Amino acid sequence: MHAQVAIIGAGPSGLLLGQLLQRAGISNIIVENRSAEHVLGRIRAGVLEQGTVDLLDEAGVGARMHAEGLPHDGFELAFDGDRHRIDLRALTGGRGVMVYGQTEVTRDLMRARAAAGAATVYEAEQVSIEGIDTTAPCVRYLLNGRVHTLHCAFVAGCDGFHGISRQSVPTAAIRTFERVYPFGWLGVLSDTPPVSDELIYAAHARGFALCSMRSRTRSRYYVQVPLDERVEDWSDARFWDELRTRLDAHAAASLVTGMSIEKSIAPLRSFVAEPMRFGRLFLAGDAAHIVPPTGAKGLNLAASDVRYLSRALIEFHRTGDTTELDAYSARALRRVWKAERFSWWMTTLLHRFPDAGGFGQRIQQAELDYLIGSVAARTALAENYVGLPFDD
Ligand code: FAS
Ligand code: PHB
Repeated sequence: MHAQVAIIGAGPSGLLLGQLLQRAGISNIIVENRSAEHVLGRIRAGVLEQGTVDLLDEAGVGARMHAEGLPHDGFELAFDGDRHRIDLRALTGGRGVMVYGQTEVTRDLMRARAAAGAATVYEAEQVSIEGIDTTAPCVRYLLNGRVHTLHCAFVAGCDGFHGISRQSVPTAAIRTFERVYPFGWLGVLSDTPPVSDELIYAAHARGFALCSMRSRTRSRYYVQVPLDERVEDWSDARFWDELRTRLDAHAAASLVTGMSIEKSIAPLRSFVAEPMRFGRLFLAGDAAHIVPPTGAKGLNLAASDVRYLSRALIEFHRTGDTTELDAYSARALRRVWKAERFSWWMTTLLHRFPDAGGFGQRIQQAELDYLIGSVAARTALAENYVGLPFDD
């Protein structure tokens, strides 16, 4: 088999890159080690920056997002029993975010890829990459007991944090930076109406909580839990009680509870691998970086990488010029690190750290008080939350 670009991973990064390349006439094949159903079954991000919305429109997959997604103009911070609105549109000169689940983004991209007749190999086993330091790399995989070789000009490693792309780079060629947080997020999805029209980020002595949504009839909630918590120890009733405890009185009284249709605990980490390019291998999305979900940046950073990488591959395909490809890693990392900073800052602002001590808790309180009392501080928060500009 041959394609100009071999993409490893059929999550949002791989599918979005494949769609943009397909529309530019660049042949690509995606190799995914799970089934399409498994990929769609993952419950993850829920908030899209305007830049991500624009890129999905550019990829021709924005119709259902605009029809079913929820444009949001702000969100609320809850602490000390009160709620304080962050007016994104007023603070950023008219920008907001779109609430539309990653599952639906993935579904829209899968449908578009199938309609375009582009190839995705699901349930591939023993995927490996060879020759990234040559001009003729290849991806090998096992399917139905037979080894297949996909010859290509470039490999896009879109296979997430646990994928093989980053692992296939010689350790001497890559540098990683990591911070693991001493807690996780217990998330619940329920077919109940959201407690509020906008997201509520709550900082409480018992820990962080987040009230989000997928639609006007489907809610997504999270509470911070210690790292050693097990999801089987959390009944729905226990979850709802804990969430209520961490919300202000009005939200607690308004909360509509119901049966969870998904419940899971996700660890929180900040992680960056540098560089994001190794010869003919380019990393994008979670394969290269991870952020704590507090700032709603994970999926949006993946889209940001794909925006830069797709433009660079299209430029090379059309002109043979490698300038954009050579600039990819540094350009993507500049935006990655700013999103890492914001996600780290928002996580330290809103979560309870076991080792914070009295001084740390007072600093956190002062940060929150300063934030709600300063237009400058709220503007800084808002411009990061809606997404910083791309440096084209
Ligand atoms: P993904 O991990 O989504 O996709 C990688 C794909 O590669 C997967 O389909 C995987 O099966 C495949 N793959 C892996 N190894 C392979 C191999 N060897 N061969 C072939 N294929 C392979 N972001 C937010 O903005 N908000 C959130 O609330 C949020 N919650 C999250 C919760 C969890 C539990 C996790 C893990 C992430 C969360 N994220 C969140 C971040 C998440 O949305 C990612 O940023 C997003 O999935 C990134 O997309 P990809 O880069 O495509 O990686
Ligand atoms: C979500 O809806 O899953 C979500 C929203 C905002 C975040 C994190 C997760 O910051």
